[in-house]
Amino acid sequence: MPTPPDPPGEGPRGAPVGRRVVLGLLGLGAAGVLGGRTVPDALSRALAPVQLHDPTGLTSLVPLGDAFRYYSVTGGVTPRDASTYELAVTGLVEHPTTYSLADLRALPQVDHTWDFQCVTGWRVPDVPWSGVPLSVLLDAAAPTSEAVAIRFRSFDGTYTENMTLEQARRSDVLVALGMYGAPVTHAHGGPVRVYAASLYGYKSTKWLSGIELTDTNVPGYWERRGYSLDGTIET
Ligand SMILES: Nc1nc2c(c(=O)[nH]1)N[C@H]1C(S)=C(S)[C@@H](COP(=O)(O)O)O[C@H]1N2
Ligand SMILES: [Mo]
Repeated sequence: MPTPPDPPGEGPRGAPVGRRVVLGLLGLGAAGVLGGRTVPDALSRALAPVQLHDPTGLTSLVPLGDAFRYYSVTGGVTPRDASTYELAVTGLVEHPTTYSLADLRALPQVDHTWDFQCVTGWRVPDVPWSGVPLSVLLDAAAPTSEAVAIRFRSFDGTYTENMTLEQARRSDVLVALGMYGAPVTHAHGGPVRVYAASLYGYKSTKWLSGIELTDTNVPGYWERRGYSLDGTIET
């Protein structure tokens, strides 16, 4: 199997190690990996430093297959749960709103199975996602006529992303609460992350904390480092 190219920019701090590699290194074997794609939250958390810094250098030696790579542009991210999580919808809206996790869970959820694709080349087919269509939150907030784009923020304190309002209203953009039939794990950006099926993975902000309506499409973290402002997956 070909080795994915080094991520241009996701490498230096984010050099990802596949779950299989990490579990192998910890002597945990591959059974849990092959049996399902999810890793218990506590384990993911424990593994995060290993994944972030890739002290093994094995990333380039081991085929990673169809697995997710865990990315974070920051070091450890303090987990949030139902008692600490908040999502603020702000900016150019008639009705700024703050949602708790319970608020988001109480909204009608949609389920879709869609691929996940990183701009660096790896791709995970057929991921079952669940969550609230972003358009539902946008409708509730009622963007003003000046609003043309969105700025997403993460509670990692660093990551931002952007999307046009038109992109954000598409039915394949979710405020995702679930993956693989379980709550989105901390490692995957839970309790709440963005998922946008037609856009590269970098548009899918993990640890989502803010949705700000803006009058320009402000480049996010990776857009400022050279990734496409638009982010549409090229097939
Ligand atoms: N907060 C935050 N969100 C993020 C990133 C990140 O580093 N920090 N990386 C992005 C990139 S480049 C990809 S490919 C996906 C990876 O998601 P995963 O870690 O669940 O595999 O998250 C995206 N969202
Ligand atoms: Mo990515």
